[in-house]
Amino acid sequence: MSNTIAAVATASGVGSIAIVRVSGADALKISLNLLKKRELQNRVATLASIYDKNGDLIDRAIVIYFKAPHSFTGEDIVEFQCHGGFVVAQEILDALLHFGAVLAKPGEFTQRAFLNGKIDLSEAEAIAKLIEAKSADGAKILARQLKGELREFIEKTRDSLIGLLAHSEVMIDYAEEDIGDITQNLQKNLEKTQESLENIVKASIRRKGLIEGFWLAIVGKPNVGKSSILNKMLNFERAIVSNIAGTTRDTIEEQIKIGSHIVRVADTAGIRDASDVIEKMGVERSIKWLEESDIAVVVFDASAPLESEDLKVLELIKKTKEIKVIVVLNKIDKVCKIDLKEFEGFDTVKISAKESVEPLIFKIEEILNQISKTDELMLVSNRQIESVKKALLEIESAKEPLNRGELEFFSYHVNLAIEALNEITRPYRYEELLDKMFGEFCLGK
Ligand SMILES: Nc1nc2c(ncn2[C@@H]2O[C@H](COP(=O)(O)OP(=O)(O)O)[C@@H](O)[C@H]2O)c(=O)[nH]1
Ligand SMILES: [Mg+2]
Repeated sequence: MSNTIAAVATASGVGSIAIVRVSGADALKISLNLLKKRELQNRVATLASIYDKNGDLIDRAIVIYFKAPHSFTGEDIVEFQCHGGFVVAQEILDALLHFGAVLAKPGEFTQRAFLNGKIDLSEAEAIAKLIEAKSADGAKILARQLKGELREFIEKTRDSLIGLLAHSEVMIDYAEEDIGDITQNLQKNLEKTQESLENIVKASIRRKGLIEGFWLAIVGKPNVGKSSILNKMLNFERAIVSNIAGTTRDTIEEQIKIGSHIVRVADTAGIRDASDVIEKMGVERSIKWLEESDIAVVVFDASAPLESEDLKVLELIKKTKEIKVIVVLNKIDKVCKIDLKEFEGFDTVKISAKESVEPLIFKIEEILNQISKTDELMLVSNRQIESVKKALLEIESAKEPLNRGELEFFSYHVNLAIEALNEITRPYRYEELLDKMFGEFCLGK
């Protein structure tokens, strides 16, 4: 039998109300001590006087009792909706602990909800992320996941894999000549599953920024105006601007809001063959940033012909397939000397960072809106993405044996794929996973 836990569920600080929750078999009994009452009606909001552990009145508040199993955790819960600020909620918590509750660990309420079968792991994760979501669009995606859409998708995929296993077992009873057709059919269905899983991974990586905020890197060779662009985007002189190549040697990172999106912008060291050790490290960081960002703003000086360093930058961005690239032709206040042919096929924006970066901001917003507009289902954590990738590897490994009619190997790999998918919603071995995942929750959730 697990103990009864309590915590303040709302953020601390001055606010109009705060919520204290207590969950467990003794939740009601413990809470009644604070109310000096004999009972609480199930699911009725009751205005009550609240007393601290010494029996002194500390607040008049709304108290609601949720009788098990119809509560968030599936256990008896009592919720105190008291006045906010730094004192009252803490006093209520103190009293609850005094009368026998123990302080909840971070995420312990949600963990109990999972263990009692009220939610699956994908829903628990949606709760954790929803609290930290960086955009309204991200919150909407999570709300859908909370409703169980991802669970449904995973269950559907798993069912079709189980269907394939069942079919392959039947094949043993068939005559040689019929097996070819069945194999082909299985192969087709396996590929369909593979494709839908690949699509969800791609969409999830592309749209991760909706939940965590997008990463944007400003890259280019030295002196093209990267730091000037960052400063203009921020509206203050954050980075040092000079005509000395190699001025920015470290990455400068700032967070800004573009439209309804949170974007982390990094001004990077100019990419060139640096001789200085520190600058060299800076250049390596720039390349890493470029590879890991969602959007790369790649800057060229339009007032000068392309140089070998520019070509090196172009080379780099042609290699980065997953990243949205915006080519910025800067310094258009001067005479244009750059060959535009090199940029065919790229989204291109012409600006003068001396004057305005509005066209660039506009372009970024357009791209971010595009990413958020689509209605695709997505995986919301690296854990989920890794599980689907693992399933995809197993599906790939199942193809060959199927072709060769080695059904045992086929079903071995399909089973592993199913197991990997299970990890998203209902893992078999989950204790370690739970501690890690719920440990990242905030207190009181
Ligand atoms: N004429 C003109 N000069 C610019 C423009 N943007 C930047 N510069 C100048 O180009 C030089 C290098 O700028 P900076 O922002 O430090 O480039 P970074 O090395 O890419 O970060 C500085 O002297 C800037 O004043 C622009 O749009 N027009
Ligand atoms: Mg710079």
